[in-house]
Amino acid sequence: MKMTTQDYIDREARYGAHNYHPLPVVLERGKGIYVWDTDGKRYFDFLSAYSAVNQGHCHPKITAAMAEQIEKLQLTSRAFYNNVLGEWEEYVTKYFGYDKSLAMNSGAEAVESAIKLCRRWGYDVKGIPADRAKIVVCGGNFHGRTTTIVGFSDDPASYGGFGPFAPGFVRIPYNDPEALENVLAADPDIAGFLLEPIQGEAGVFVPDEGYLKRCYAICRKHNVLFMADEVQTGVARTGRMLACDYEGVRPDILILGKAISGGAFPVSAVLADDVIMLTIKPGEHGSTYGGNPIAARVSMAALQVVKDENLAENADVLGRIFRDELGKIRSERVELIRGKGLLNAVIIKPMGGRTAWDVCLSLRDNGLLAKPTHNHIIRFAPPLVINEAELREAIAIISKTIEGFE
Ligand code: IF1
Repeated sequence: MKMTTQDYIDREARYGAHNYHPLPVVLERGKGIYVWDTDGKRYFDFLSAYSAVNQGHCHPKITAAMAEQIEKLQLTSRAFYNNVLGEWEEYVTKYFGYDKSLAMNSGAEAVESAIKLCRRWGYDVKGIPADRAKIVVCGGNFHGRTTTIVGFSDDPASYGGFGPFAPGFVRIPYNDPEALENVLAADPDIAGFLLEPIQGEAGVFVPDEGYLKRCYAICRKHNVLFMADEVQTGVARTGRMLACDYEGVRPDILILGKAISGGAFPVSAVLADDVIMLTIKPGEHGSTYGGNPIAARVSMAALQVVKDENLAENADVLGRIFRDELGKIRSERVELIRGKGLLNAVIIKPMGGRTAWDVCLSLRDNGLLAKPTHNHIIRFAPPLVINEAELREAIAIISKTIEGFE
């Protein structure tokens, strides 16, 4: 007998950990900007797996690269060389303009790797006394789910009940360069400043223009590493290859994940110059799957698609149309539209006990998938391969849905 949507949901509830509360839709197929549920209904995907699927679902070039490699060699570990990793390392370092790259798997692992690199640089190069290095982070941050990372989050849903946590982090308000200046001026043991150029989980919070540039200058002045977590904002999502490109800032440590593999395979990366990257020596860091040949092939194909299909420019142009058009929605429920490129959020005023979650259910019924954060924010992030006609069709669905909530 054919399983119903509810059957799939019940099975997960019965056998899976309850660490998520997904929107009730069960997907079984994806192509480009669309996904299909188990009943064959088609949806616009306006989440793109949290910006991992920038190149669109099942991109033929990425799929082909993966299929070819998967038949040949899948995993060697880093105990031996494989013939693809070096090609990827050369490709990504030239692509983003750094001396060296470090391949990991998840975004959180890349952030952890950056933290280790930063501390090691702090001791070996900056000369911070042993075990005293600190890293400055921002209020409202989201950098992943490891114990160290959730330990410096200020969101109780992330850290609550998971302590004790690693010391060595100082949290300052986001979008406040003065707070950064004050803390760096007062403490010579600070090795780095870690931030998202646009805060994702905080609801696509875009800092004031000039913030990144000012922070970078403050870090320079105090000999502190500027570390950008571009796991979500990177790889063309915000209308530039990196969100930091908007302000001409080149992070000392660049953290990438998600879309560097186009959603086909978990791949993450840390990029830095030799003076930082070479502070970690053989045997001091690693990962069984990190830098495996499938990951390397998939990631090169995914990054090439971003260039070949001009996805950054497309995100820039269509992002403006998206914000302009959503600004025209005639509804008191829409409080604010913000974002850059095709990373946008609408702040919804909860009315009559109905929240962003209810709007997302209604969007689903109307053929578009998006996910709420924080009760009153809906993030809209379609695959960057979307064209203007398709975007306008999706905008019509969003407008009609929100206006229907009056
Ligand atoms: C989940 C949010 C998005 C990230 C940044 C590192 C990571 C992420 C800036 C870790 C991950 C995710 C993970 C996902 C929800 C999600 C998310 F809502 F929490 F904020 F995308 F918007 N740095 N972001 O955004 O990467 O280890 O997951 O590969 O379900 O936790 P990861």
